[in-house]
Amino acid sequence: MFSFFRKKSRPDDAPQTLPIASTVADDAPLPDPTVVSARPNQSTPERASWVSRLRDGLRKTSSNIAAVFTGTRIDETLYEELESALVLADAGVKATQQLLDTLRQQVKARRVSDPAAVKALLADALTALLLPLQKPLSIGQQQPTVVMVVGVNGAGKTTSIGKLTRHLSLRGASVLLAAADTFRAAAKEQLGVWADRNTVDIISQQGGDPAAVSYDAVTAGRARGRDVVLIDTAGRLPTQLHLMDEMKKIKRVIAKAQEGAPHEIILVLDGNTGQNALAQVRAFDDALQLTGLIITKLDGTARGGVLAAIARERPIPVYFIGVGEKLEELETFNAREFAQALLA
Ligand SMILES: Nc1nc2c(ncn2[C@@H]2O[C@H](COP(=O)(O)OP(=O)(O)OP(=O)(O)O)[C@@H](O)[C@H]2O)c(=O)[nH]1
Ligand SMILES: [Mg+2]
Repeated sequence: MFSFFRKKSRPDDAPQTLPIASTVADDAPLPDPTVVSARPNQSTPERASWVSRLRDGLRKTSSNIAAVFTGTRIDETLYEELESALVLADAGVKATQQLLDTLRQQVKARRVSDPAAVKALLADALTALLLPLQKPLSIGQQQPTVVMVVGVNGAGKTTSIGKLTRHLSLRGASVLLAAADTFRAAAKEQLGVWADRNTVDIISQQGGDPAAVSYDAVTAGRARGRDVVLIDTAGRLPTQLHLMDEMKKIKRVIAKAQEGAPHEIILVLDGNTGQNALAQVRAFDDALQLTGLIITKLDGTARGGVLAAIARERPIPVYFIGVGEKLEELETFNAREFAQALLA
């Protein structure tokens, strides 16, 4: 689920706070200013193809879990096998335990005797566990909404920014990109390619300091009346303390360019990182107070259970999930849909 607004021109006076509609039909005319709120189960061809890629990506986990329920009896062996399958899927010990406890309780309360019915109960329990992660990225309360994107090297930050730019543009928001990865040689050019594909502006500097580029970009975003400024930062490990400090500095300097900014700090996580993903979430959250996550590469060999671990340990909203390198391969997270893909 997510919400974006479509803004028409409005006077340059005080920023407006926009209500967040939760149910707007796909083809409904948009009031002005408007929050465009996508339904969790949009039936667009793009969404359908994205869901099918997600299912394919999680196939290994789903078939492991499915194998648990092929027997005829609900006994300790079933619970033990399920425990192993969930831990193997990166769900972590605590989330796995929570799911198993709920399941045992439900099986008893509902007097279930068919293993297939247990699987349906597991889908419900997993959906409930993941539900706190399903929260919209809301654009429109500030102008611009400043979004800082962080993460370890190669997680998919720049690619996700490219896809997110398209996503936002399609919903009527104007976007400005900031090339604040001044560390890696070709980073600026890489972001520039995404800017071109989306025909949006990019702010960059020759050499330059990441905090200075970010400051410039927010200032430009304000001057040009952009709805969103997306700031691409260099990859870093939480153990590289000086680089973690640099990131905190970027955040502080952004606040000087616009009070209250950055409004969103999104950690991009490679879905294949396994249990280390949780350590990344904790470290970046402790340093920056994250507002959201994007999980990438759930099209490959990802096991997918890490979302359950995140939900249990550090429930930060998952705004988007990436299932490929193409522009359209980023979609909003829906707990039920994800649980179903993991247990397909
Ligand atoms: N299969 C797949 N590949 C992805 C996805 N997202 C990103 N990638 C690929 O992952 C690689 C790294 O992506 P980048 O966007 O450059 O990652 P980054 O976090 O910006 O990397 P640094 O700036 O070097 O830290 C590229 O080859 C992308 O095409 C995804 O959802 N699925
Ligand atoms: Mg990058």
